[in-house]
Amino acid sequence: TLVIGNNQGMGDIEHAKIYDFYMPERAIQLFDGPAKDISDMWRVLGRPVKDGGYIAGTIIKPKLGLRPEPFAKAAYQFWLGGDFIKNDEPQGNQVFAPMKKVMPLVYDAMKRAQDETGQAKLFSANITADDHYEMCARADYILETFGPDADKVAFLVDGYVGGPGMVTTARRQYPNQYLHYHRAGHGAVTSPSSKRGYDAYVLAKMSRLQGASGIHVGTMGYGKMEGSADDRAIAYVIERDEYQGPAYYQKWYGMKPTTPIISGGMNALRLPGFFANLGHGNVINTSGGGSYGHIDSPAAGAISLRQAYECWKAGADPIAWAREHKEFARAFESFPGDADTLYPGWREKLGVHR
Ligand code: CAP
Ligand code: MG
Repeated sequence: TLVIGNNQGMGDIEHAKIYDFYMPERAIQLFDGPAKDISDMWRVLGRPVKDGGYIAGTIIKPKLGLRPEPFAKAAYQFWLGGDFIKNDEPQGNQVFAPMKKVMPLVYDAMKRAQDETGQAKLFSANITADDHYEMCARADYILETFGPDADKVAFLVDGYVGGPGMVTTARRQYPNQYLHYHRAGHGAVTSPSSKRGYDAYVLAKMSRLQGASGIHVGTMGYGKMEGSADDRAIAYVIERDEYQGPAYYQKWYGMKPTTPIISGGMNALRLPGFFANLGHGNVINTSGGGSYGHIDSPAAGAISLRQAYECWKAGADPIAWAREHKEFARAFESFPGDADTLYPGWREKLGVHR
């Protein structure tokens, strides 16, 4: 309240932006921290709870306008190849897609995809509402709808429109759900071009205190959002138990980690470089256009993402990998602009002459 409000608004302050803050041990103890973390998602997916690896996700696109049936169809098509789907920020409860109609259809799609693939699927439902009673009513309805599969549901709360109080309310009311913090508001508040307020590193630290299980941390210059390679610091400070930030050495004293969620203009071609920069793949990545924009199908898009992760893990050359992995190869043709930039000469090397 004080540091981002009153102080930064003083008449003699031209620009003041918080780039780090320090929490002593006793202050850490006063906050909730996350109830669930990425290890819970790995467990549901049947993976090791330590270093369970990359979670391939998407965001249903187009972000506005889909009615309930095409929405659920889009979910089903992605789940045939991928793990995790989130609502987009405007997809909560719209007149053309009321939540009460959408959710049963999405659950039906989840069950069908699970039957078909033999794998667990995850859904992050946007429960952001105009007041927290309404948010909880939506959350309750969703848990009831997904019934025995409610552990596969995360709750997405918009931490800008809803605010920290909404995030902490969700944390306390639904400690069994993974809490997905959507940082809508990045453009206005935390972006590098904004001259006041606080940056994404500070927001990420605050979100861990508030109890977010995961938060968007941008794409470190590899996607469409502003950012640079050094933004890995934002991921490190929320996933580790201690970290040297730009100003302070922060210890978390065992507070659960917050997952870095990588989102915004990502696709399979951009991922190998992204992982090389971050140094690990224990993240949730949501690629909306990167999945639905794949020329073969959303499932192929999802598979191409996983193949990109495996390419990086194997330390392989992406072009050589593409020769042996069809969906990854077809990502080159799906996103030719990116392919030209990142892998010059790819057409000749892959024998694509269209
Ligand atoms: C991405 C996205 C996400 C942004 C949020 C969008 O879609 O759904 O909300 O990533 O930004 O609406 O732009 P694409 P951030 O995958 O199709 O780009 O993660 O930086 O908060
Ligand atoms: Mg979005």
